[in-house]
Amino acid sequence: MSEADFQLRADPQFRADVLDGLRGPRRAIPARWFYDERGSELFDEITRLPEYYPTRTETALLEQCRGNIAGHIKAGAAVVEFGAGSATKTPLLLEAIAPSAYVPIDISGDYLRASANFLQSQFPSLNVIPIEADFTQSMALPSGIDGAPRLGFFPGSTIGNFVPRSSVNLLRHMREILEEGAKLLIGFDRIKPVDILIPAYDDAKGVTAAFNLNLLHRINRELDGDIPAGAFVHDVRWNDSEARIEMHLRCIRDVRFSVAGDIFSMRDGESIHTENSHKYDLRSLRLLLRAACWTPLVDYSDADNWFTLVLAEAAPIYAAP
Ligand code: AVJ
Repeated sequence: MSEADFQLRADPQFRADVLDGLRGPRRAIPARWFYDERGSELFDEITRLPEYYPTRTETALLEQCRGNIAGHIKAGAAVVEFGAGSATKTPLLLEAIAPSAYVPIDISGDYLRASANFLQSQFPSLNVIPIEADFTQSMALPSGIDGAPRLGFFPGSTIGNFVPRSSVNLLRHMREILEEGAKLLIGFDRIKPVDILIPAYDDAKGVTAAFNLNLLHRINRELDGDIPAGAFVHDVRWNDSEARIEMHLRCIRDVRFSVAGDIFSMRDGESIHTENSHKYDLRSLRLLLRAACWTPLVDYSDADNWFTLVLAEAAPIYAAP
């Protein structure tokens, strides 16, 4: 492939994040770049692994509490999902709420359209309005849902990918998009024993390792890189003071490689930080919501307290200190 070809194909934000992220000494690449086509397939496989409890736990929880959730939602609501809908969780919610419209927002147009088509086929009379946008940036909701009560939906503990400062920014931003009086149904993964947490991110079949290493293959492919993926291993750590699982790609020998024409070198034992997955207790997740002007109304947890769904309301901003 010629230089011009890869320049055309590469997402400029991906290129900037990778080049900035690889310039040491604390190398880090945002987790959102895991999800190319192969990465999305691998993530799908992760959600079905015996060790990966979050998807299974949240889905069962939603199934159980959705009737109660529906009791808090006004008739004719518009459900706004941050991220393309999941083929299992989203139908569970839509069935219970019977909303007037469903608005999934995602940056990946192909994935968004496929998921919107699937949901439209499941709910033929529902007004499905997919929006291809980056919901971390400013954006407007479609006029088709003007006047409808809004319910934001942010499942999967995706919020856990963000450090506290960014997660508060994101939650505040969602509040701005949805506006005062809106509700938000959001999933949080809970703090639990490390011997449960680590295997969930370091499974016996090596699917999560492949998911992590796929980032290097994506860089090589899309940014004309020559990173020797064989010199890196999947490394999972529990960071107790930050209450998060971290994934890293650790070098097992000294390496030199180039990406988009830039040269990088890493020493044996150095690593690239590729993901944070924060875990919460009830108090910390409520504080996070309140910090972003969301008032927690009800929360639902499974019997083991492994996962929590919170229904929150966009509170008016009072001048209280
Ligand atoms: C999609 C961010 C919720 O943190 O558990 C799964 C991603 N990474 N295995 C998570 C993930 C490795 C997942 N989230």
